[in-house]
Amino acid sequence: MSKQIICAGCGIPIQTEDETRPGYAPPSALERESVVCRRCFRLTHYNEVPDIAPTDDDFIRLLQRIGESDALIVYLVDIFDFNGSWVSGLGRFAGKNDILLVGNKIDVLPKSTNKDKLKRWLRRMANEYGIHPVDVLLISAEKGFGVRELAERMDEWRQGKDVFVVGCTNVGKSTFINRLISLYGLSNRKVTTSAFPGTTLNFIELPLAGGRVLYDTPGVINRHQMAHAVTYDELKIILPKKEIRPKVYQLNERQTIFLGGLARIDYMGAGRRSLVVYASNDLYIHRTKWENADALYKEQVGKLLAPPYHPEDFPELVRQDFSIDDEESDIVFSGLGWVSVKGVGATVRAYAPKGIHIIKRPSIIG
Ligand SMILES: Nc1nc2c(ncn2[C@@H]2O[C@H](COP(=O)(O)OP(=O)(O)OP(=O)(O)O)[C@@H](O)[C@H]2O)c(=O)[nH]1
Ligand SMILES: [Mg+2]
Repeated sequence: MSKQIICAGCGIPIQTEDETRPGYAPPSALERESVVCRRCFRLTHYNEVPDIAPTDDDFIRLLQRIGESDALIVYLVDIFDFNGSWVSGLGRFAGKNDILLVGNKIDVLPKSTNKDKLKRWLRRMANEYGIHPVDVLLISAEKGFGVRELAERMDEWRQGKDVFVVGCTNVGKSTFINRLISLYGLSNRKVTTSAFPGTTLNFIELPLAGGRVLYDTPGVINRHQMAHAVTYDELKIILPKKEIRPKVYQLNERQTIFLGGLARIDYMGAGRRSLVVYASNDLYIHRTKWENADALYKEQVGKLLAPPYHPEDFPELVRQDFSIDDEESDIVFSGLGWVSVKGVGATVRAYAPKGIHIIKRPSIIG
């Protein structure tokens, strides 16, 4: 039997028989030096939305394989959606392996963000989730910030072992891997990346010094992230592409802020205070009186309050109430952004599409 060919873009085994199944490539593609499946070809050249996504079984396999390995784990989180991109259960599966925690997409945070403070915040949150990383780093895989330093730390911490790059879908694992490919000439071909969650379908092996292996891995799917409630066109609006400009609102009691038509926050009181919205600059933010908010939403969702562009197919907004007892807290809409609320004693009501998480956390940018 001839050796199984693996797609250089997403890691799936290549087959040439069934166009409807994962890994299909036309027979002519096999003549190339490095073979990619049709899905990767289309994702890369036409930005087409893939019809094949990794399954939960893929992650169980992945986590088991990591648990059984003696390797360094480079764990990427999306700094724009820290809580939403957290992989629950990773600590348990990591076993004795060292974890290097990496906050990616640092380019979307305001430039004034204090990086040392942010790293301490990351470490504190990681500890609360039960993970004790050996090191915490911030990078922008897209822009290349901090990548070289991370590569050096990886080399120190791996102590001659293999490296797994893991994390939730869309945190930028493959974008980071491509940076390493360029930096060290690990391959003559880039792996596939896309704005759509679930791009990488299987382990992709790249050679490291000492005969060791660097693995790109399929991301864990967190269904409570906004990316799973929206269409590809909507996703392009809500994913910040550059530095977020925070929007500051001085609110009186009983005022409402809409984040497009995707989420909503009602400031109920007490007193006058500032709320700061951190979301993609392309997302329309609308402020109104609380008394008018329900009627406005009913009338304007999909129009003024958009995305969603097709409200008839969009889940209803579900409410969750919070009281702020810290100096400054963030109300996070997983994958859409967050609203920071200053001052003890505030009461807010937050709304997100059914199934999408809303959480309260200590402010990420204080
Ligand atoms: N702003 C910004 N976007 C990034 C960064 N790194 C990756 N992205 C974007 O995030 C999206 C996902 O990137 P991928 O590298 O495909 O993510 P992944 O973790 O490999 O995703 P899966 O293969 O689905 O698990 C793409 O749209 C990237 O352009 C970054 O540093 N900054
Ligand atoms: Mg990937």
